[in-house]
Amino acid sequence: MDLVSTITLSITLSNLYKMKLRLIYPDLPFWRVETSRIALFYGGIEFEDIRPSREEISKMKIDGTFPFGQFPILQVDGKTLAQTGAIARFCGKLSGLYPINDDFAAAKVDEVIDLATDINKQMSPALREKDPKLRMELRQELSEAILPRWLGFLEKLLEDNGDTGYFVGESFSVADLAIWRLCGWISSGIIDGLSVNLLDSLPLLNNHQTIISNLPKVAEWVEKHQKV
Ligand SMILES: N[C@@H](CCC(=O)N[C@@H](CS)C(=O)NCC(=O)O)C(=O)O
Repeated sequence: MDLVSTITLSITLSNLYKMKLRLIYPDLPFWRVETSRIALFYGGIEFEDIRPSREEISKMKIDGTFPFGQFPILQVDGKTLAQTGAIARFCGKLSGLYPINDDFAAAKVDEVIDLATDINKQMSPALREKDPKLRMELRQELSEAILPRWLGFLEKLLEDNGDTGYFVGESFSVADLAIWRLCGWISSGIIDGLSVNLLDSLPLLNNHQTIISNLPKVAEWVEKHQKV
């Protein structure tokens, strides 16, 4: 068999074989899972979008469903994959939203997803604080100092990538989905005490939100599923 026939045959076989994908996270559009949900939807990849209740999550924590006690997880033909970044990369590859022939571009996508994780970590103390007065103080510090600095890093990445509208190169990737959803959450007003105007002074990031929201498949997903 010549090379072209071999490649054609393997593409045909891989199209015939469908992985069974089960993505598990509560019924929330949080960036950690929404990045992968939308990537799969965008790529037309079939998956079970499993949204367990609080009680079901508690049971899953005990029965070992979550290998590190955390979610999201993705089950692939019965095997479990944990960690937001790993899941997003995997789903991105399946969906054509992750660079496969350019190692540097792939690393830049990873960089953005890791930055989303860091920004999320920066926010955690102010989100989790139980004392109401201290919580508001921490959220004020988030609004006035911490987030302007970290969101500024995102603005700079967009600037460095030139006038493409995306975070990496000239095409839409899972990096764009991760930041779009993270920033959508941050500026939604759902987090009491956090300014809703944090993106106003960041024109490229603000514009990026609009670009991603207007992608037809993203808009279709939001229309079907999204709360805040
Ligand atoms: N390193 C993990 C962290 C995931 C994480 O912190 N998930 C939160 C939900 S967003 C969680 O599982 N928290 C434990 C809990 O709520 O009990 C990842 O990157 O996916």
